[in-house]
Amino acid sequence: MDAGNLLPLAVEIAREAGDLARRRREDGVAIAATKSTLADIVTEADREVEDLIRARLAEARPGDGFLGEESGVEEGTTGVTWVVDPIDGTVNYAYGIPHYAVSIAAVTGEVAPGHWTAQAGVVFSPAAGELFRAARGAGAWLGERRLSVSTPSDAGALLATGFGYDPATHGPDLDRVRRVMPAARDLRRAGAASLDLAYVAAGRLDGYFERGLHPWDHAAGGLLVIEAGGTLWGSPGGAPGRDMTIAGSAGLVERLRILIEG
Ligand code: LIP
Repeated sequence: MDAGNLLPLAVEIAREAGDLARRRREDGVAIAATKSTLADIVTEADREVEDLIRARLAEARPGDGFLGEESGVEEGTTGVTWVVDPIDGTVNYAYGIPHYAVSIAAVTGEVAPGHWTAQAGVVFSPAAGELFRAARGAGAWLGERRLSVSTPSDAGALLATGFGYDPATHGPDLDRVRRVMPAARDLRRAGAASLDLAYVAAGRLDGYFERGLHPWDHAAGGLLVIEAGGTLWGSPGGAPGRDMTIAGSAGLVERLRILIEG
């Protein structure tokens, strides 16, 4: 598998998809439906952007598999599966907060975190005009700058986290924040997991932790962290999962794991 062949395609499609999302935001955003809870929304743009990404990938690589947040899974025949969040940070996007991203990853093997091999990943922030990219074994990049995770200063780690759409989970999530704060200098809650992970890869955050992520939230951003020399841990099974995702330098991830597990 030549990961390098997959990355340029992911970059090209992410840019086109991101430009569509940005234009639709300027036109005004319509909520299409709610999903798991009233707070878990999907916009017409989410669906339109995912349709565009799916069509471009099918044109370029017929036979690849697809797993998208809005349209679900389609098994492929090539061994490559694309894992896509068309607009990560949907609530930000719906409110007009310019912090959302198109997240596209290509994986091989079983389409499950901890079992797949991420080959290429792109996280594109249209509002910031920043495209984070990585191919397996070729580093993580923002433009021509090679990315590297940071090591927390003596002041503590700048951490990011997020909260799910189910209000019943907010209490335990806040208890977890309380357990983690002894390791932190401060905490950010920006609302897009893929960008939180990209910022860890870029050293803009020291670490990130969140419960309840889906594969499409972390597939691309997780590869960025690994290719930037970072560590990605999660539960169940040590890989990013619904129970927990933690990212950062190896030492920080271990410290956060211990604090989170209590
Ligand atoms: C979002 C994540 C964010 C999390 C939100 C939501 P979406 O994904 O990126 O980190 O805190 O609850 O899951 O729904 O915008 O694609």
